[in-house]
Amino acid sequence: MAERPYIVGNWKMNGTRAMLSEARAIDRAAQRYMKVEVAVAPPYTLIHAVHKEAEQIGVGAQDCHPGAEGAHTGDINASMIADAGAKFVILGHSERRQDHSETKDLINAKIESALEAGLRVILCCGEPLETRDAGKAERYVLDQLKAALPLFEDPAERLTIAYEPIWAIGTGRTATSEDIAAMHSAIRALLNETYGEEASSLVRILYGGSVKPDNARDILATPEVGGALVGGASLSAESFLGIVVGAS
Ligand code: G2H
Repeated sequence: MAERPYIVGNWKMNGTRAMLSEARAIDRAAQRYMKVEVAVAPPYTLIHAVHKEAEQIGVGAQDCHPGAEGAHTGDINASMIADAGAKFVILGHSERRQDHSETKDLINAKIESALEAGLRVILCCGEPLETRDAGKAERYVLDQLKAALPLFEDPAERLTIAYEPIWAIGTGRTATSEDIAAMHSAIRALLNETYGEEASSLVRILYGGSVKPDNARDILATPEVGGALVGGASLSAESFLGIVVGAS
């Protein structure tokens, strides 16, 4: 595991103000696990409120529009989420790629706008089941990353990768330690090639996909796993903190 593992809760389209008590509980408990970097990405509507509760944990967003302010009804851009207190944004999540037909060009435009707004980026990648079954998972994931990595001039400061095999998201099915280790090491080799070993070594590669308190310790002990991006299990302080404990 990386020197300081990074555990990020992705609340997805969940949470009303009632969730603020969970955020507060996560924040207060995180103060006892300073060796773990803990963060949550609530929906837009809660970013500012969670930011105001957060003394220890980081707060981020799950997406942003790539443009400047203007006539885009219903959209929120990177400088708006930074103004609300977000320090990072999750981009390229498979649910955005699928549900909103996000292309690599759109994701790259979002990355550029996020970097310009001073945000860190958690860049997601991951293959569908048929690609894995066809033996093409590694090529698919590396191609996703090759399309976006050149945008990061200072990867150590700004970039985290999250590998999330689509077939393991919210399904209760996790990849084996061997699957995870093989993909993370292929991603690390690409980072080394792109940025050099020194800069690459500071970029954490998270695993995401049905991470729970009872599998977190094993997943986080897998070589090249620098933390976890957690969906369903981040919605209660108890289960999310169970994962933080597994990382400590
Ligand atoms: C993968 C993950 C968080 P879950 O999407 O991004 O969600 O832990 O529910 O599989």
